[in-house]
Amino acid sequence: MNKLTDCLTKKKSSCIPIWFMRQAGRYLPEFQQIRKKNPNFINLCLNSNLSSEITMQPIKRYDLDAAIIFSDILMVPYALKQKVSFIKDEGPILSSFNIENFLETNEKDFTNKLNPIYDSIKKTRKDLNDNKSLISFVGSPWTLIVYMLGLKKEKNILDLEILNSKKKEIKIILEKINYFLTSHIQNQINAGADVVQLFDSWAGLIPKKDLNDYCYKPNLKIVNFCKEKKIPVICFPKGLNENYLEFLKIVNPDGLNIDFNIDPHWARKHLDNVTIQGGMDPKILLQGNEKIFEEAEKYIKIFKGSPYIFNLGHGLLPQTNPDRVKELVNFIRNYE
Ligand code: 1CP
Repeated sequence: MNKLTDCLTKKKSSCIPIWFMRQAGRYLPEFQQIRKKNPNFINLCLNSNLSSEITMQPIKRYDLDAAIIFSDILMVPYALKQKVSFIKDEGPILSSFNIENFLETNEKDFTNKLNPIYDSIKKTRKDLNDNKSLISFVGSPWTLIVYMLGLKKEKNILDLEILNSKKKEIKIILEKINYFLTSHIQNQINAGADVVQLFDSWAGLIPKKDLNDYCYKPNLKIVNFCKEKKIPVICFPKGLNENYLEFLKIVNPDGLNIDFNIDPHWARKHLDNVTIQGGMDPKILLQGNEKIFEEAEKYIKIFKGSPYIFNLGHGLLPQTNPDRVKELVNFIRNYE
């Protein structure tokens, strides 16, 4: 029995699988120890032994129902020959996009650069109990394009001038990137992953008139690929607000991760025939147990009787105390 895949594909609602976005990494002291000795983040993601060890850290601590491979959505631009670096407290910096380099990349070069990730998945699958899932992921095309073309002017604001001046590049990237993303998904599945999560973290920045071209269609293409290959797929189109409904109607994935701005009552009523994942605001975990349990109970009660995966409305924050996460997991497991 596998709780996560049963909940996604058989729509089982009798038990609640638990995992957290960003469960491996920044808030865990055992990760920080490894990170300190490995200043180059890309190289850390390409170190199969260490990335597998980091993937297993939250499983060892909390006995979660799924591990998510320790990697990053920006490994794809890296494999498409863009320089990617991570500056502490500033986030990722990418060298300017070079269309020739992009168009020149073939599948073999791409796969060769990402091979250590597949080795890490193989290793992790061996260390993980059979009843637990191993989640692979990719960034959705739009969210990758935001980084590849530098479309933001501040952390959460799109630069519309740049967006309008880059329409041609966006079209070219959208036409070709699907080929690489589906290849990366297939390689991760071949290595032993059994679920895919698509992160469209910046979907909420897309102007309404472009939602179809930049969000729905590109996610649908990848979801259809996963369905053809019988790989359960969860989408996270963060920030879409009421357009979550249109997203679901068009894209129709097995699972839909709601963000913390979505009213869970609204989701329960309107987002039908899909496994719902997440929703609780990760900031709640910075408060005391009473508040944390109250919020968790709210989500569990609202989604009772329908397939629901416990997770958050975005990733665990760096300042989260791992003990709170442990207590939350115990609370959900002991509920009822
Ligand atoms: O300096 C450090 O130690 C690096 C911090 C870090 C970590 C631990 C980054 C940089 N990425 C990661 C790992 C990571 N990223 C994982 C595996 C860990 C896990 O979830 O267990 C995953 C799934 C991601 C996915 C990811 N990377 C997303 C999608 C999810 C989300 O949070 O919206 C995005 C947008 C990124 C880009 C990224 N990677 C790292 C940073 C600082 C950022 C930028 C985030 C931003 O622009 O706000």
